[in-house]
Amino acid sequence: MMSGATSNMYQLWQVPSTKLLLRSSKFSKGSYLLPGTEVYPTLCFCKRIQTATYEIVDGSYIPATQSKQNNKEAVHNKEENKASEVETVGAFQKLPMVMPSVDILYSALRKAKRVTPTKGIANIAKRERNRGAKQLDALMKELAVPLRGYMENFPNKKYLHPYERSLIELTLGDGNYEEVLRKVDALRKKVVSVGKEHASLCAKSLSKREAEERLNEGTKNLEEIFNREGKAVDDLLNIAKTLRAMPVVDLETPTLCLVGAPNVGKSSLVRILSTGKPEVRNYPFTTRGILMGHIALNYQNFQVTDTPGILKRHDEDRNNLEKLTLAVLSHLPTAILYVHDLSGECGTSPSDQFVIYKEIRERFGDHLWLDVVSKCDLLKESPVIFVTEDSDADHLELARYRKMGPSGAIRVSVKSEAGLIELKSRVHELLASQMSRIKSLKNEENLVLT
Ligand SMILES: Nc1nc2c(ncn2[C@@H]2O[C@H](COP(=O)(O)OP(=O)(O)O)[C@@H](O)[C@H]2O)c(=O)[nH]1
Ligand SMILES: [Mg+2]
Repeated sequence: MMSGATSNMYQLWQVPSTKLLLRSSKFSKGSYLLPGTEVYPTLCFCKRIQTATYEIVDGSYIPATQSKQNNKEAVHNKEENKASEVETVGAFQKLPMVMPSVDILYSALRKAKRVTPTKGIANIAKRERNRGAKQLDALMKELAVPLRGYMENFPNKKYLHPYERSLIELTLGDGNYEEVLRKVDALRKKVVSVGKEHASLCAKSLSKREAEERLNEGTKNLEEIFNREGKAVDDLLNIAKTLRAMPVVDLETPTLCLVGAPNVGKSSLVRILSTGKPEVRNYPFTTRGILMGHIALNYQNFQVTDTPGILKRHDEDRNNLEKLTLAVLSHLPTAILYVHDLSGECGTSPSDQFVIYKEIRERFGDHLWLDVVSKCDLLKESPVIFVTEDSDADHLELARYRKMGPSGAIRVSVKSEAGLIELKSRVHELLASQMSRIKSLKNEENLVLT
């Protein structure tokens, strides 16, 4: 049975998706840069963090014990590094291809049928029971081996980068990823134990006929189990498809993230700031496009993106789009361009925007930050604040915000083009600082390693 969340997941898969622009080479390089993460010296910087796994211990990340798979990957990456072009993708892009359960079953049945008895057995009964046992054993293995491969190659959620972990939860629903993997493993175990049991029964047959019957019975039993529980494999296939299609965020490239309430003008500003045409990208849980642009500056490439708007409400009430914004800010090393619309045009009042702003500022104040008041063509020129004698500090702050936004905010208009030159130069400064931050973090990590 599918849980409610799983069926939602299915509905989401059926949403006709806008063409995803995900595999462009621009997005394929890079890695997660986490403060306090240790990285493997053998891997080049842009690969290593994505292939490393982390465990949270007292709030800091440490690499998980390297599994066989990680070692394999390290070797693989080393080989790849020899080539000049390193294709880097996130954990989701490394997910194995999953075969539909019917394909696994039919291919296993076909292969098992072709298995012949050991040569040189003259006795018919002995030969048939040998054939039956071998065919059942082969069928069991053909069914179990792909499943074991999936179990080994789908990453444990707790070792994923926290951003990817959030994406899994937002996309598939809390706990569904683990649940599907658990079911696939349960199916594998059942196939192995039932397969072995029937193979050994068959090996004990006393006549040709009995051996044939036991072979048929065992085959039928395994087939039934697979038909009944193979849905877990198909669920896993869909999960892999969904996750693989997820936008890849390049973490080595400094990213400017536009934040603010809905309709304040974030996407309009991404378009202005981008050199070239920004791309619309989707996360599987939304059909709403997220703009992803690039800024070229001094031979350096930067990313600029809008996040879905944040509303004034408690975290428990936030929808997935708002949660995505918070996940981006929490887990990715982005510089923030916070957009304020004081014109009253966006649908969120300046007072509400002020409340959201204060909260976000408090939570993510450690990010590099720039405040922008948008749509200034709709605002009166040179704002004047009237402050009455009895105003308290909070009142004064709000009054000031309603007129001019947070202190230091620059006023811009996409329409009249006011402030855009200053905005661009400030953004460039911000991104240059972000680049230095990333570099110094990288150096710190290298120091830790040596
Ligand atoms: N008058 C005016 N309207 C703007 C300006 N910037 C954006 N808008 C309008 O505000 C609305 C929301 O803009 P959008 O960029 O989609 O906002 P987002 O939801 O924050 O991404 C659109 O109708 C834009 O045309 C501006 O500078 N002046
Ligand atoms: Mg937008």
